[in-house]
Amino acid sequence: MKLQTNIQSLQGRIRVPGDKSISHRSIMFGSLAKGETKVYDILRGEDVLSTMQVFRDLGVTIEDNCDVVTIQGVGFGGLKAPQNKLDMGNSGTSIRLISGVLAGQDFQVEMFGDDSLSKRPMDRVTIPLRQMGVEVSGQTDRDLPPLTMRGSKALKPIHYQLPVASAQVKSALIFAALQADGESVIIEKEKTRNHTEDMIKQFGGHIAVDGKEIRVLGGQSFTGQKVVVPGDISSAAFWLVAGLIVPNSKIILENVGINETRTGILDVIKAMGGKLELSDIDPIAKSATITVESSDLHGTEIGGDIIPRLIDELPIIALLATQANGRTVISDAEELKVKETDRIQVVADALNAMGATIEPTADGMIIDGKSQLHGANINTYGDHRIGMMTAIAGLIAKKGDLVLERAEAINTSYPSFFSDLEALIHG
Ligand code: SPQ
Repeated sequence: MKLQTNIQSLQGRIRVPGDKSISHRSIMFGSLAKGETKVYDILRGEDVLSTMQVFRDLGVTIEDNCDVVTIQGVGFGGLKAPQNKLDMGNSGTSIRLISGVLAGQDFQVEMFGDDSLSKRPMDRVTIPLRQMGVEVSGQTDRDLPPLTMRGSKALKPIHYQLPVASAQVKSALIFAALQADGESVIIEKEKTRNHTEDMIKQFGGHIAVDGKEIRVLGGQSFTGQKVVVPGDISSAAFWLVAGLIVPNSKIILENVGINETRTGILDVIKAMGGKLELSDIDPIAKSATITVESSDLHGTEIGGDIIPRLIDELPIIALLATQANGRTVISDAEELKVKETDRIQVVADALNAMGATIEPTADGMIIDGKSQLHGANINTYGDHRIGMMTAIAGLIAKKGDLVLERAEAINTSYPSFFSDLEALIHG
């Protein structure tokens, strides 16, 4: 696909699609609750559609009339053995969280995914789930998918210190702990996104969180709810950066989720001197309108406990850094290597091919700013965030064609990305 280059200005007001992490979890909690759940503004990206199909395969009735998704919840006890292998597509969130859900189910399943998912390590969830009494096996010593798993109705509670900062591992263990016999204690390495914890409370359950320590009692039941999904800050991030680096731009993003475990990118933009303003802040919905304008930026250091608060935004933050004055150093981000691609190497390769100066390191990148970008042939390798980052980089490429291979990967999390881009180009 040929992308737009050398754009003179971006102007306008858009609403990005619903938050992917919250959308997945709304299907899961809606299915595991008793009674009806209605989900508004859900993301209809391929990852969430995978989660929806898996719960249908597990016997849950889920209807989508394009306005609202209605789920007839069956409770933890109502899931049925699937007739087929469970297809998790490209979605790490689906396979890891659903492993936790199925840990307490006394039937065998096989879970598989696409090429990219088949390279991602599942041992981070299989190791603790085995300790709880689950039988599970995968490929190689890292338990790559496909996974074959048989849960247990007699799950043991767990006391587990996470070796990685991962909301997916934490959430998988919370789902398993909700079905165990007694209290589990899960201790995070760093605080990560807390949508699972928030949703337990929203669906009428209990969870005790004290800093990085989480206590969950097994045997809880949930009641169906109305869920309104805010816009995804990880999708908004592409327009935040576009508005800052394309000259003569002003972009207004409505209804963006601002849960504090996700807003690291806003802190980085402020630290780099970007013009950014929050308005219409809704503390209950945890959402706001965010306005950005073209800005003079300076390099910064990004590392430590901010990393889980912006992990998915690091590819687009790397692009931002190529346009700042001075050097930006990203560290403590080795988790980037086990995403849809090795996002340290793939980001550095893509942007360097376009004229940037990025040195990949063991746990991040060193980025020299004020690079003049140009067109190139870039492959997403099936990674949606690499595709969107490249499309935004193209907007400031001064010469040459920019061609993106496997651009369809963007449908994973943002099917309307290119129509939103057109709207901003035409003001
Ligand atoms: O679902 P998937 O494929 O893992 O998606 C990604 C993404 O870029 O959209 C990561 F590749 O987001 C993860 C995120 O990195 C979504 C997520 C969640 O919803 O719990 C948590 C993070 O992953 P992790 O491994 O840090 O727990």
